[in-house]
Amino acid sequence: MMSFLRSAALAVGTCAASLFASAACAETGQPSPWQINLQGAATPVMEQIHNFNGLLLAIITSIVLFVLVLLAIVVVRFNERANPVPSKTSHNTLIEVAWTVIPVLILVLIAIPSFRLLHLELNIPKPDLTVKVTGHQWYWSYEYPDNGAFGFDSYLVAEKDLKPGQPRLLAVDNEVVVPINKIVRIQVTSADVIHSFAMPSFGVKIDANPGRLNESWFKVTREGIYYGQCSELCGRDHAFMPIAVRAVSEADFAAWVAQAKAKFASAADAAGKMADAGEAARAPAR
Ligand SMILES: [Cu+2]
Repeated sequence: MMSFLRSAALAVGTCAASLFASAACAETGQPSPWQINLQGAATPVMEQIHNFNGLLLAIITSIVLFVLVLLAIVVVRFNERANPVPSKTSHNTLIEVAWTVIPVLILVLIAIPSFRLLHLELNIPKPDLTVKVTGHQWYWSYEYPDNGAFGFDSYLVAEKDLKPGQPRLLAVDNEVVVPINKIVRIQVTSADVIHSFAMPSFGVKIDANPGRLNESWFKVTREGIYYGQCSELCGRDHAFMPIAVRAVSEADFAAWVAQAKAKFASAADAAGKMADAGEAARAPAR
């Protein structure tokens, strides 16, 4: 019993300590109960976002504490009782220079890693594969142009159909599969209104605009399933078009491509035949 209490206390303590230090209390790939930090990082970009977030948190916390201490000093030392006759000082060149220069230095300190991070996000390295992502009201479709040009739609799994382990409102019928440690370039567009392809654990959020191809990239470093959601209010079922990306080994990816090609090619054929049949039925008799 004691050892159980001790390990429980240790777990709570570790979690509380890490709340302000890292994302140890936040799950990777999907949100978790009582999460207050960013989701865990699955890509180098997201790791850098975590570092930047930590740096900003440290800077903000020190500024807040510093101002709090100054306010406390003013309240205690310069109230009417403690300091009945105030000085008439109105200028102090040294302090005025300091309160201008120090904030400038702090902003430069923030700007350098900020621009470095933007550069990392926006300069797409040479891709190992491309996935084309199209937003629809209200589902996503994906194409693999350099793996046989197959494509498929990806719909939310309804709550009643969820299998054990599938998260509610995040699981989909057809997951995007990518190999780990490969540069995946995503080209994002929309077939109707503006959507936004957002994967918190990848550090990716990019708008899907009709008539426009936006690009981003990620390199997943660990196998697993990662979830995201449309992050642009796009209509009635905006909340029901999740994204699920499964990162697998290169061999597993090749195997998936082989079976996906067969599965989705026949699905596309069937859809094509149905469309043809529909066309023929609608065509006027000659
Ligand atoms: Cu949407």
